[in-house]
Amino acid sequence: MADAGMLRFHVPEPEVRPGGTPDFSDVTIPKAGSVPRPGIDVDPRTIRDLAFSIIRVLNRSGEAVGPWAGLLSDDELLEGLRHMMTLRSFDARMQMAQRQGKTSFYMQHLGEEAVSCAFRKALAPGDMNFPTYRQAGLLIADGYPMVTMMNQIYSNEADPLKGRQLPIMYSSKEHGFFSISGNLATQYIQAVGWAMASAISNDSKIAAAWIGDGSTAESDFHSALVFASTYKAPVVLNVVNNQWAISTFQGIARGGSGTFAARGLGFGIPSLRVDGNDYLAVHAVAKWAAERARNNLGPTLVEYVTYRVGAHSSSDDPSAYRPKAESDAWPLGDPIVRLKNHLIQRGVWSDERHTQAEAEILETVIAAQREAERHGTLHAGGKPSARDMFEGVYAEMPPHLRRQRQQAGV
Ligand SMILES: Cc1ncc(C[n+]2csc(CCOP(=O)(O)OP(=O)(O)O)c2C)c(N)n1
Ligand SMILES: [Mg+2]
Repeated sequence: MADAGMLRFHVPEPEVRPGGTPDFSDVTIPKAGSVPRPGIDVDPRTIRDLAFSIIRVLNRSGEAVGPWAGLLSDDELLEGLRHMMTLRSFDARMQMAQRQGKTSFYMQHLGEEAVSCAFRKALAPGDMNFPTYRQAGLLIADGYPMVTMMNQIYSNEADPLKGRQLPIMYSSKEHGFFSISGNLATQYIQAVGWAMASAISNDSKIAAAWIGDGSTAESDFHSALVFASTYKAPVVLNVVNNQWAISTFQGIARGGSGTFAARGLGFGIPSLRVDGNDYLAVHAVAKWAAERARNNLGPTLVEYVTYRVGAHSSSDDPSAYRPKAESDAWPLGDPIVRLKNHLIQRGVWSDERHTQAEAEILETVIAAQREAERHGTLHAGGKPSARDMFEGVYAEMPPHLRRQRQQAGV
């Protein structure tokens, strides 16, 4: 009461700043296998705890334990490992290509590979993702050609989007990857609308919405939840909590809600938190949520707890706002190392095979890069025609665009 009359403005601050010792002691991590697995038709009011816990399958010894384990065969897990390793290798090469001036911009997935790679395997052909820029694993895990991704990154003559999108903003209807919008959170309303349309037309395809922790502060996120909840839209609502927006830590967008998953509770949406660095857990939870959507049980909100190890983008320097070694202190480990250890523990993988696979994957990525570069890079070789700027938006080109095209002489 002593302060009555004197108001104080509150700005949340991260625990540590550059120069400090990384500290994740506030991240409570339950034991692997300890969180129950309810039936998909569960009454959301009875699983509120799941929005505050973390579903984990892989324990510290690399074993898969508990009710969310046992869904994937060794071959499927080996394939998943390969997808994550491919994404990491692809990222490293493309980040380098950006530094070499072959593209203007790149965004990596370092540390978050399990989220998009494992999620893709829970969907069926025809389902549609509405991704952000950090889910290229959806394409890699679905067999989309790396060369085509690189052509897009280079905005070269073979770029399927003809230089009209920012590098890394891919689009593929066939691979269930809706064109990325740079305006964050628009993915949420689009995904919910698409899911509603699918149900209205009695189709069987479901949608997946994607958003980062920071972007949940946008009003689109909240509007999407209203529609998803009211109309029981067949959609999986994914929130990738990698602890950071750009330089803004997750406590800003999260506010006082404790977790991002808790946001769903006010809408009566079943909301789960999952270890985003555990391939098996991500896949199991994604599958649970996808089955709910497919069985007319409505939306599920899933928060993937992970850590953005790399810079936000090729234009960012995280040493300005977080301790350099913070990623080493991240308590959920590295998704590739964890799946690798699990497969070694099962006797189907080894350190030698891993090293060999790394080399093979790098060769494949380099071969794809060579092929893409034959079609040009940002400042060299083939480019999309300037005429393409005017095409592909309107069925019939409006007069002002026709005039501009004439003025441009293309
Ligand atoms: C509507 C909108 N506001 C701001 C931006 C600029 N911006 C691009 S990425 C980003 C941070 C997003 O952080 P988060 O949602 O946590 O996703 P992450 O990059 O961590 O995957 C911001 C602010 C944008 N692209 N769109
Ligand atoms: Mg983030």
